[in-house]
Amino acid sequence: MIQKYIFGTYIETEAVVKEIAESVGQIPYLTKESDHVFTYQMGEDDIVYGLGESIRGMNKRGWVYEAYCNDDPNHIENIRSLYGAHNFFLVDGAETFGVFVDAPQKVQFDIGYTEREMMKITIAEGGYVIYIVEGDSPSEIVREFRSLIGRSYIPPKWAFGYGQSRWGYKNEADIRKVAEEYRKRDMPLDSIYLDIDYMERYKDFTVDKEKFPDLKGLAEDMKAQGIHLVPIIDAAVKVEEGYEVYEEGLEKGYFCKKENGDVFTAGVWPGKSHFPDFLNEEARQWFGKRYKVLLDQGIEGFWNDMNEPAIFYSEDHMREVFEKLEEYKSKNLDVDTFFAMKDLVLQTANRAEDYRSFYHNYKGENICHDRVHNLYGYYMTRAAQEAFEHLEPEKRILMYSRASYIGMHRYGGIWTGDNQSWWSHILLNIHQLPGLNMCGFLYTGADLGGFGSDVTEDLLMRWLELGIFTPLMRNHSAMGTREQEIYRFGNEEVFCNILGLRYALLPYIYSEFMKAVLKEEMMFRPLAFIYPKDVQARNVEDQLMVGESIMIAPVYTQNAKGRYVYLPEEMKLYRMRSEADMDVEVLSAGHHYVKAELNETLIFIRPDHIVPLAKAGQCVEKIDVSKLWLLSFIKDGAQYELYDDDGYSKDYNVEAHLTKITVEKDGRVGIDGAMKSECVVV
Ligand code: MIG
Repeated sequence: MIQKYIFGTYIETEAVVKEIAESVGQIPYLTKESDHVFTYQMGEDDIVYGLGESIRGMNKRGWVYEAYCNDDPNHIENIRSLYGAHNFFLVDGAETFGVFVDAPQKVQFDIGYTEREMMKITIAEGGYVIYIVEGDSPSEIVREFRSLIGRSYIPPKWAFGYGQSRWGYKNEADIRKVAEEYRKRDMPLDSIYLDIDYMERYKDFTVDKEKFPDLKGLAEDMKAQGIHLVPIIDAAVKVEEGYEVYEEGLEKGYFCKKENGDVFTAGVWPGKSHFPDFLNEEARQWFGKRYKVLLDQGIEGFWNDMNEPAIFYSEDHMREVFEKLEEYKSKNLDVDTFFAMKDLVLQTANRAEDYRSFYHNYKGENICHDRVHNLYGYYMTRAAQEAFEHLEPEKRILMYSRASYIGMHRYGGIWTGDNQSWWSHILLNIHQLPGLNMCGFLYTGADLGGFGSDVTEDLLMRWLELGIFTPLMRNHSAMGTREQEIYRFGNEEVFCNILGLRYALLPYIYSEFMKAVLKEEMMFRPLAFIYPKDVQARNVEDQLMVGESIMIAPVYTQNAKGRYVYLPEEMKLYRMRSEADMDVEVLSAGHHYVKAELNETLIFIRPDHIVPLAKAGQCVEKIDVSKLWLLSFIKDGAQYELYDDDGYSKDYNVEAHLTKITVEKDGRVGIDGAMKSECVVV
């Protein structure tokens, strides 16, 4: 059951797709302390799940989070916001209920930070809507919420293949080299990413003719090898005479303006830039249509970046900085003045004052950016996806974004931004997955191997061993860091095997993803969602249920040769060294130390569950499903419904795409449905 409470004059976000009548009277569960503050007294054992892309644990208690899309590459424990604003959480305990604060302005969730057992929600100035979601269990509440916000985005099937990316590939030769290195080792690969260097002076929808003289030809050659090129698109548009996007945007008034009517100017990658007003429907259509330039060159996927929006400096503030510096010049730089000067120069990016200084034309009203900040990346991605629906009505186009708000999950996925090559960020990746799924973000993944800092071979292996389960599986790293393509390291065979396992698992990953989307479920669940009465399972923060059959327990510590794992019930462990090399044991419920060498991925199968493994291929299209090897743990017999489709078109009829695989108690195997694979139990 969902109840909707309206407070004041609010700005429509279009996060919600279901019509719900407004409830009157007092809001349940929460105590309204003032116009913008609500509290909830948490019970000692209550767990709070949700808030999507955020730092710290799966259980969000013990910190304060701010929903305010933020480009901060330091994903450390004392920050409060990341790139997404995902205002849904669920309390599981004495009372179990969900809360969605639908507000595009800043919202703060103090979950036991100020007072250990007090939750305090503070919404910045302006109206807002709160939805209270009830159900019999956390899973039921999530399902209810997801039906409220509408079906999650579905990418093409090739986007479940492995992708190689690096900010630093400069030209066509670099791209060809990556492809060649993978292919000559028979390593699977489905995509190579183009970061900002493919553009001419960082101008959106342009291609640098010197570095990429024939993008179309390159895209074709890559496709012949089963590889898709995926270019980046940045939010801001370069100010440059003669640049069509700039000139047309200016002429039509599609850029955000300041109070005095001047176009807002700020520095980002292209230098001085303007910000398209994605909230203005006409501007949105205009920007969306621009993706055609690249679609026409054979491109079938994009990633939208810098759309919090990230600002390096605003032109207005920069003027103040220089004036101030002029003053400092003649001063005696005592300690205080020196630090003030230093801060002045260092703190020009993403300033609250700048976000308050420009405006959107949203549904005919002039609205200050600050009040709708969290919608910017969402509406940029919406611009693209709505255009794709016209430009490529029959085809799925890959799209994921850095900034997001709930509602954007219908238009694209997200990646979790600029993490680091740190062991703790593998754990952060685990923590984020269930919260993201709760908020509708199913097509998601982290920069595997870590974006910033220098990677090591073992860290990359361990991270990939988690990444083989995430829908988006991309290795991405920053300029200036150690190169981290898997062929840069000595142990090629291990990497090949890890990727091979991903491709062998792909039918299961795709099937579980699609079922989660179509049935509005989570693909990654905390153990407590499946074993709600198990007190120990409720505290596990480093294991996950992946789809209906698997529990994973990734290794995320340096030099470990195994780890402690908690089993809420008896399970069968497949210790996988490759898709075909494994050992198997049944483990009883309880705590175990489980060995996992660097080349071993642990897959735990629940009783009476099945995981089909196909034969890996060099790309998703080449995966061979004519024979399926069934990982299974049979007590009384099991059935698995495998979803599959052509991966390109938009016919998602579940019934037509299901194949039922059964393993009986006596080991007999059956298969019934669209697929006619030979099945063997391993
Ligand atoms: O300010 O395009 O998160 O993935 O490689 C950095 C360069 C801009 C941030 C993205 C990252 C990308 C990088 N971008």
